[in-house]
Amino acid sequence: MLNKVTLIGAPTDIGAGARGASMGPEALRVANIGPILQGHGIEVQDRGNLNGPPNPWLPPDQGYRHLAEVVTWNQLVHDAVYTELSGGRMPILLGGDHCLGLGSISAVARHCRDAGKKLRVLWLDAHADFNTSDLTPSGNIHGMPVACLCGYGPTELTSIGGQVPAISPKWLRQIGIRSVDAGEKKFVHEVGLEVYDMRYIDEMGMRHTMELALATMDANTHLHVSFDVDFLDPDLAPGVGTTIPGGPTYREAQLCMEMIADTGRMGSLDVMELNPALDVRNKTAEIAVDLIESLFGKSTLMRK
Ligand code: B3U
Ligand code: MN
Ligand code: MN
Repeated sequence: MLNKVTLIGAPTDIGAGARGASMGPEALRVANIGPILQGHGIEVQDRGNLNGPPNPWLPPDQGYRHLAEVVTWNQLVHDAVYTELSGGRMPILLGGDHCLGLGSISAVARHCRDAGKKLRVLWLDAHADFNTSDLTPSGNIHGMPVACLCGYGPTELTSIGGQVPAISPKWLRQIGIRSVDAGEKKFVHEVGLEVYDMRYIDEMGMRHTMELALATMDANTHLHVSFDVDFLDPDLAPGVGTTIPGGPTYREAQLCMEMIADTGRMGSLDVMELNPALDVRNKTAEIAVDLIESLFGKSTLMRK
């Protein structure tokens, strides 16, 4: 795993259904994300925040809310993430709502094409984020980034990384899913996404789930982790825009992160949807940072 990390703040809620994720980057900094990673021997640079358009808070237009602004924010994210990867550093995107996963992963996919690397994307989320303008109940683009990455969406979004589709659905593994809209569900099945939903985790356990989700990686694999904080159970992590009950417990989430760390293949990370306006004394940010520490190899036991 790369030991040079760059923090990129993307302070916007442009694709979300609630205001407040724009404060996510600062809450993660207040929870000490930088110094804590440095404490693990990682060289951390904080590039500060990207500066995109403000949120006009308008209703959806032809199935999309704030499409033009979402495009601009994603272009900024794409360029920042791509620059860090090209410089041999691991970008950590501090969101911001999850519509920005599109810019981030489009850049990672472009980097993998340049470098001849195999890409795997782990999407940790309560939601599948696989809506299109026809299927969406809300018009909020944070419910659409996975579909856009797979080529289903407006060209301005699907082509951000220079190739459509940016990724193949076969490269994706979704974990923790427990809220999928009716039309979205049909589409997830049609495209054949590999989804490990909460029913699967309940029945098979997190260990077995992660063993399958992390299989088929090799020494040439770049693993991208897109961590939507609403993946976690809301008792643990109330500070998100759309809380869905029945998510992974603290122990399950820790094991998930530790097993990702054990692969040694993580090359980029998004930390998304943290909403300090809905949090309790920054507790959700602190839990997110604690889990990120595990992603970087902190272990509770005596492992090396
Ligand atoms: N599926 C719903 C809700 C949603 C998706 N992602 C989040 N919420 N965070 C939608 O609006 O697309
Ligand atoms: Mn999401
Ligand atoms: Mn979500």
